[in-house]
Amino acid sequence: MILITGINGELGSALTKKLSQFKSEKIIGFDLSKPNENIKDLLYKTYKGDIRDSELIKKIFAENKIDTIYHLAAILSTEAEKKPYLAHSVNVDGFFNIINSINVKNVKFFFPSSIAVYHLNCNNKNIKITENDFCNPNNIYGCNKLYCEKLGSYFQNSHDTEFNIDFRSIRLSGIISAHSLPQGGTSDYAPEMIHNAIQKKDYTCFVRKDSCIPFIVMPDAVNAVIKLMHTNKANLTTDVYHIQSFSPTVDQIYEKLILYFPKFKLNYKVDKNRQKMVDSWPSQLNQQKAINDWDWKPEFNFDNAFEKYLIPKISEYYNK
Ligand code: AKB
Repeated sequence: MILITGINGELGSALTKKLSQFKSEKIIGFDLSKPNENIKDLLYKTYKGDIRDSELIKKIFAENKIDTIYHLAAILSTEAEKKPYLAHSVNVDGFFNIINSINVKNVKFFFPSSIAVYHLNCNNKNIKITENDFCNPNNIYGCNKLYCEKLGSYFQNSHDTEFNIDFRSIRLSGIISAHSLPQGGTSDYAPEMIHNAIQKKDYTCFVRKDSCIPFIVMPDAVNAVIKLMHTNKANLTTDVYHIQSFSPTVDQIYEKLILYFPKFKLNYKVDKNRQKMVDSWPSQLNQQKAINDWDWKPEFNFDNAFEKYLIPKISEYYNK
């Protein structure tokens, strides 16, 4: 039985849709509110509640034989900066509640970490970094993610615990989905800009035009998570990988959009806190570990992501 927390989030919904196609395992969904219409029929069971509620989390594990977990529930980086104490308790205590409720051996545990764990400055921003470089986050969300990665590895290797886990994590780049918009993140400017342009609306961007971080489109992110979870453990040389598809500047996204929507207007109102985070995140990732260990390869690059996925699917979504 699979448990997915944060089922109504962007990744939660997309992952539910994909995993439900396999039909071999039942999916239990958990979120603060009842499941969205587009996924509710794909779930075997749902629980509504707060990830910080340790009694409820224990009850979910006691009532179901959960052997695979995708723990996605979290507060994203911009929201986390506004409410750091809340972010810590949701992102870290919530993670711990799940770990602490596991009641069978060798549970497979997927944890989405983030490029927010990195902190570069303008002199090294363009280096293709490896997973071991610059792990010194300047934001609470990045700190929470990095610490949970460490907890995951600890409980995987600890001989003192009764139920050690099979922990796997990906530091995801900014995700761009055709079917949803993120909430409370800092990489949100790219999906927001694209969705607005397609709806023929102007957009005011909260970071400078030269800002540049790695992105990935949702189908590639979902495929990567599933691929990592299905790779033989013996092939994995680390618990935590990072991946990306393309690294456009804001201006390059704009240039691409006006090819399709010549009237699209992009304005700027820079938010200094969000800019500071984006400036500290890498532009390029060295993905050699993911390529070597589990044959990672994105289907979409910058050009075909727009041509074959974003423009047609987002247009279809708003014209429904
Ligand atoms: C955010 O902006 O908070 C997330 C992330 C990069 O992890 N999208």
